Amino acid sequence: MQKNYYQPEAETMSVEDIKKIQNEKFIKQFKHVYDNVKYYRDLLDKNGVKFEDIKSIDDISKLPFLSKDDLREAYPYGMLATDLKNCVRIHSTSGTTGKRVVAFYTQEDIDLWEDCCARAIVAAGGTKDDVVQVCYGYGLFTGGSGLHGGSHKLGSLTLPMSSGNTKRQIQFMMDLGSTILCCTPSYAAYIGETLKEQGYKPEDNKLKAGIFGAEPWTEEMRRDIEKSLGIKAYDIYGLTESSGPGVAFECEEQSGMHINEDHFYAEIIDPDTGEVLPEGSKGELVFTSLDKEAFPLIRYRTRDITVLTREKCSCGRTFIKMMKPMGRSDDMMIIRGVNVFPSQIEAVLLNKGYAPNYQIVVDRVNNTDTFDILVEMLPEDFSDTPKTITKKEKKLQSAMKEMLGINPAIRLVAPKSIARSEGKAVRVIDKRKKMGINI
Ligand code: DLL
Repeated sequence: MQKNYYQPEAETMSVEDIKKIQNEKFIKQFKHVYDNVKYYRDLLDKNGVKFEDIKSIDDISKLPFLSKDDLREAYPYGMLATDLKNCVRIHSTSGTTGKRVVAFYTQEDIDLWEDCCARAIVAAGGTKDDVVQVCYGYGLFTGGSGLHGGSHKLGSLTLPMSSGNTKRQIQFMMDLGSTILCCTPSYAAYIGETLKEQGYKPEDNKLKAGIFGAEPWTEEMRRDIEKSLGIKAYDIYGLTESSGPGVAFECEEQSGMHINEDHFYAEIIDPDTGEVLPEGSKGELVFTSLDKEAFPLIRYRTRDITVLTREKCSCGRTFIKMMKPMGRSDDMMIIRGVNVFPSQIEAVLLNKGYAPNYQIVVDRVNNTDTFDILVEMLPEDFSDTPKTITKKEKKLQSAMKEMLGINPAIRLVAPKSIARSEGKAVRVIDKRKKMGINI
């Protein structure tokens, strides 16, 4: 099979060359940050690190981590590494609590970011002949502009839909023959559900691939979306602080995302001790940008939990792969002392034939955690007797117990009663947080 890459020299270079380029770029990037960001110089002083201590990328573990708290403290301009006059764009995180984090871009930063997104589209089988429907949100969120820019670079026909108005999304998808869909996986599932309700079969649309990210999603969810839309579904990862989508992307193997290592250096650390873990270990992903002008970040803690592997990939790309993040370390719930990730719950539900419409509600009553999972019953089960429904709830409960080690209360609720997401889905309502309980 003919292999396609957007930038083959970069995407298939030898591992030795990757390491060489990373080292050269890192030294420059570190100097750029040191020379231009006072906040960073102060942080090094506080940690007793001198500029001369860092001679190569092998010294990186001597450097302190940066966290979202640092970015909030430095808000808005404290981490800016170039004159504001050189910047052409601002994006911001979707955080609802505390100060938002704002990221700045020069034209060169935008160019490199769009290249990363173009690589992702090509890896998903995209060419200049495709019609790319972008229904990630546009605006401060990076999803819309990122994939839009990548699609333009590639020369594809770009449909800048933004999120929402699902009926119009479907009308344009059918009338204009969209071939690649870009949105969050939860919105893709909703589009699939709506297409079915409108009487369309998966083969009625022209879509061939979807590029879905911005939130955790399981392999079970992938299969569900692939079936309902009749496509191949590819994962894409990124965060506002590191430009946006396109830090890593999936190829035809669909087994983890290649990190654009010529622009980002990745480490996995133990989230409790900060110790760097060897390849193959599960831990928190830490990124260092290698060629950012406006908003470079050295050893930025993403809070995302994943595994890195440099196993040979059949697509021919040599960049290291990150496995699907299983959630953020701060998304992990501790319920009755047990660690629970929403992704585990989603996997059980989809394996048992339910749709990905669920909500997790955690509370504390009389000093004990309560743990409810609301799951929409399938439309064909809606007329079941209360006895049959209770039986189904019990069956699901025991499957959850097997996966999680604790017993949730399962509540099968009416079809369509859980709000659908057009962007990032809100899966967890943890009422303990509002009560100020430290969990
Ligand atoms: O979500 C950027 C993005 C847009 C990525 C479109 C992919 C597609 P933020 O809003 O800053 O940026 O959120 C970043 O979202 O730290 C992860 O926790 C989560 N995330 C992003 N992509 C994935 C993914 C965008 N593929 C945060 N799988 C990150 C799991 C993801 N989680």
